[in-house]
Amino acid sequence: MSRTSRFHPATRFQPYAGPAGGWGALRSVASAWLGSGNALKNIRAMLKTNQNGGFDCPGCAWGDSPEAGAVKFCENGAKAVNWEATRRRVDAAFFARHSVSQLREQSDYWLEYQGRLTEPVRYDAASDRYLPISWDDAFALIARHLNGLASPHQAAFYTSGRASNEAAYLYQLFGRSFGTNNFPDCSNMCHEASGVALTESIGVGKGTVTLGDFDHADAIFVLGQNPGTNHPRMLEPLRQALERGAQVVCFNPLRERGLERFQHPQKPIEMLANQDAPTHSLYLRPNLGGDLAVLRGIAKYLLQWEREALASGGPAVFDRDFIAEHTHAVDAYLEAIDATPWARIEQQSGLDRDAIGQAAAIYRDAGRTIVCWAMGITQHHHSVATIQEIANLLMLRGNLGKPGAGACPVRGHSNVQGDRTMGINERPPAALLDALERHFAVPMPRQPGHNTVECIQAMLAGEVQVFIGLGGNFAQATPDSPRTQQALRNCALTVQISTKLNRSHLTMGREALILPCLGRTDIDRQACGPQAVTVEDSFSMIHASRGQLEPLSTQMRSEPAIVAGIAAATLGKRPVGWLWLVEDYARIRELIAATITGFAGFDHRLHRPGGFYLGNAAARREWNTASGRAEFKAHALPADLLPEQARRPGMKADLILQTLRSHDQYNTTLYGLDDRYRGVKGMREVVFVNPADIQRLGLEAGQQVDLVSLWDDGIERRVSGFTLLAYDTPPGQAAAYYPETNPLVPLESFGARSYTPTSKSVGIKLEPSVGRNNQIALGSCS
Ligand SMILES: Nc1nc2c(c(=O)[nH]1)N[C@H]1C(S)=C(S)[C@@H](COP(=O)(O)OP(=O)(O)OC[C@H]3O[C@@H](n4cnc5c(=O)[nH]c(N)nc54)[C@H](O)[C@@H]3O)O[C@H]1N2
Ligand SMILES: Nc1nc2c(c(=O)[nH]1)N[C@H]1C(S)=C(S)[C@@H](COP(=O)(O)OP(=O)(O)OC[C@H]3O[C@@H](n4cnc5c(=O)[nH]c(N)nc54)[C@H](O)[C@@H]3O)O[C@H]1N2
Ligand SMILES: [Mo]
Repeated sequence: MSRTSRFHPATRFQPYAGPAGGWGALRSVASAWLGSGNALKNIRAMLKTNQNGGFDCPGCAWGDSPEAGAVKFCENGAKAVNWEATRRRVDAAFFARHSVSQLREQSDYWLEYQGRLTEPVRYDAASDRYLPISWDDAFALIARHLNGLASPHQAAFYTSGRASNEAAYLYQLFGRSFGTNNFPDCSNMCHEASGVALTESIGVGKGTVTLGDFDHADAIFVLGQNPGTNHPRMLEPLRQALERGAQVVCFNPLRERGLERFQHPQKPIEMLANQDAPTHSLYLRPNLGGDLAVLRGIAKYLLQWEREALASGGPAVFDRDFIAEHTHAVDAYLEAIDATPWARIEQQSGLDRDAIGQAAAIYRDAGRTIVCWAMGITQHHHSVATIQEIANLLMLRGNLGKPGAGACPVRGHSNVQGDRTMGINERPPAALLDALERHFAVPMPRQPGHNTVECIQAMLAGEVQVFIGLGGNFAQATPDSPRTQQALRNCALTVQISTKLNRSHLTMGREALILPCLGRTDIDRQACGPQAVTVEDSFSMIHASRGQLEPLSTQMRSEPAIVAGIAAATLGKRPVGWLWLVEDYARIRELIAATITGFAGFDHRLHRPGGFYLGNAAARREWNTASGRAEFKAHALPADLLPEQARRPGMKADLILQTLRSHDQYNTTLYGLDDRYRGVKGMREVVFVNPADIQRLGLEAGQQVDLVSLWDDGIERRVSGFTLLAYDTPPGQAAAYYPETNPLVPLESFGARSYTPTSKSVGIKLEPSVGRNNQIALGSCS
């Protein structure tokens, strides 16, 4: 069977006219229920999503209101739950039927669709198959490899952001007790720039707002984010804000449906009356990577108006008291504003100064403003500078540490923020290591470890030999796919702790294990009874999650139990009795309470309805920065939006490409092949390009093209046979889906100081695909 033949319905592309949400969302939820093969059970389970006593949605990291009873899941949360809670199983019989070479021929969609991994398996090279292995033998094999390494730094411990706090805490304690800080994680590819930027600017690497702040904001700015697909529960607060007279300003090169109009699929009256409401008051469409210039333009207006106010004695535009009392280095920042000419701002942002002036006026007139952002801001070369410019703007008007105002990096994976809090960090703060050393009386490694990019480089160089993945799909989610996959193959041992089959299981080291784990929805029984785990959302709320469904197999183990099993086999009881700990997760929470700031009385506080707020020093106007104040950071605009390697003479890019998510996917997990709000049905190998660019390049909509990325290192990076779609994107700016386009993102193309692959900024050329020039009949979304 070919990789695509079974799941390739007729291709189609028609504009989508409806609002986000609405009947389309309901239909999609119903089909996810039916498709799970577990409809009735899953409907009952869904009603427990994000409820007290239920489980945390394995979808995004948006927060939940604490009130009981309300429905707290969205279309894409329902898809995530049904995808996990399927009846289909990938067991020994499945692996006996399919060799690894055969499985490699299948699409990513097909692989995950086969069902839940239900028993531990080990790769057997002779038969090219995964064969069953006992848990004890699997743990012993890992221990043998780890203990045979010349240095603990030859091991890397990857984490994806679904791991619970309990699992993540044990994992980092194990890795560090073993001797390394090699903790690459999905956050390195995601909100790393937010952490780096905010830590320097305001002393905490997290957002400063809570969900309740959205009820008090006069303006909400949304930059580089597509909440209609990726954080659907955010649309309701946006709409409510508009209804009470607040302003919502969106910055996005694409006209994303969810940022335009929304119909609440859980409000029957609204659905029956077919009412929907806008989700923005102003929508600006900058170039990819143009946000720093836009924000600088806003700052330029504010400075001009503040000077006029000073001259005329009119009301202040800046929060002068806040600046004087709480901030550092404003003068250098104001100089940087003056030094940035309007012509550069307009050229780099793609917006004229009047359009930027409209956003600036809204910001000036709002007493309280929240700024939200996601991957459109964090996955560029200069993301740290852009996020520090957001912080600068917030500081100019005292929008930190007051209700209804603040910074809101909207996180991705449901517990990615918690995993960092628990110490999944390749550059851990000294205070964490000190606390662990004090409590466990063993030395902790002080040498910084590898982030995701460095880990791939180290595997390519043969320096990392054992790779363990606690969730995720390292082979597909990372940049430069062929090189990353080579990196995994270079390892002596790769271990994937997973719920579903994916390409990382088929891109293995010389030895390989797949260890099947319980997911969020599964009941987790340990020696002392059913266990709850905990997670932290984007708003620093910690709450419990209790699985509701009977696991598909008694052979699956919880993530904490798997980590403890590996640790006990490798380290014995050093520095804790690992197996004893996982008999009752309250024992793990006691260790967290003793060693992680803010978790005193953890197990007890957990039982409050809705969980508890971890607190945020910047939200209290306490600044844990070098100067002890919130710091203005003065950055120049980048010389060019593409770095030198991508714009050498003779190598000029046709377009800048962003790689993004469709409506039917969760990162590398594909629930289907449609992208409803962008009008795409049944296809993913497409590239969205402005019609004027298509004409300029002498191409035609519907044609098959190759995308070739430009990077001056002699490696050819190409993906072939993509359908060219004429789409309403600003000239010069293209878009295509991740992970199909990850082979185009060079490993060395990462953000300054964040090391985040520049997934939203890839210089490309388009070439007609050889031998594939048959035109596809399409509608048009331009
Ligand atoms: N259903 C679903 N939910 C998810 C996920 C999922 O895959 N599916 N993934 C989860 C994860 S891990 C994450 S990190 C989040 C991701 O959430 P998002 O950040 O919303 O995800 P992307 O699809 O990458 O969308 C990026 C958006 O930014 C815009 N953009 C791109 N470049 C720029 C730019 O330079 N400037 C501006 N202003 N806009 C730009 C794009 O047009 C697009 O609308 O969602 C989380 N939630
Ligand atoms: N080009 C490009 N690349 C990107 C991005 C982009 O926008 N463009 N986005 C980046 C971002 S923001 C992120 S966060 C990363 C995501 O990177 P990852 O987190 O590594 O990838 P996922 O696709 O979320 O991982 C899916 C796999 O996780 C496993 N899984 C699911 N649930 C569980 C669970 O509960 N426990 C365990 N142990 N395993 C589970 C399943 O086996 C599934 O196949 O990708 C990054 N890569
Ligand atoms: Mo993410």
